[in-house]
Amino acid sequence: MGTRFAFTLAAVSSLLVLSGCAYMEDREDQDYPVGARVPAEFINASGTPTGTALLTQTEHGVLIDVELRDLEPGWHAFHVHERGECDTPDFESAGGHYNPDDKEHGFEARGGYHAGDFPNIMITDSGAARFQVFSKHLSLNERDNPLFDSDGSALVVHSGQDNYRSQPSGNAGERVACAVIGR
Ligand SMILES: [Cu+2]
Repeated sequence: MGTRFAFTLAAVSSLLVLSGCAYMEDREDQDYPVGARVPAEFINASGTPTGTALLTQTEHGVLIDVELRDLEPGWHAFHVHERGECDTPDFESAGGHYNPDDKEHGFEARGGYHAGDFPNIMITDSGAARFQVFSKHLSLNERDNPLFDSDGSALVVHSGQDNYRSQPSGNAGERVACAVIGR
């Protein structure tokens, strides 16, 4: 009885030690630990700088702080797209929405939504916008839905607003600004 109890105790404590180590290795392996920040610079269709973003890795996901200027006033769709390439003038090089979980597009779609989907943003009459968005579906690290997968990712502003329903991208119109994440 006493032996058996001691054995169990030893087994349990070695398990605790093992999982403790794995946890620490996980943390140390992260390229972008909690608090790490990565910049992104927006350009418009003619390649002119038109804003900046700062992405911060948090305990629960990624916080994105955005500053835009010289854009058409009104509502605009804002997404993370799947490739870190912003080739002017149409930014088609950025590919579709960032969607590692193979979902449908849109907050109002039954099978939705893409990890790269965000609510529409408002550009004021001055042509500027300043906002922050947060997503628990994004990470800067390589292990869980990385924004830095082999081909990177980009932030994209569209000419129109996202209707949160149409496939594959909410009927949001052309791409008017694009920022490669991490460059
Ligand atoms: Cu988009």
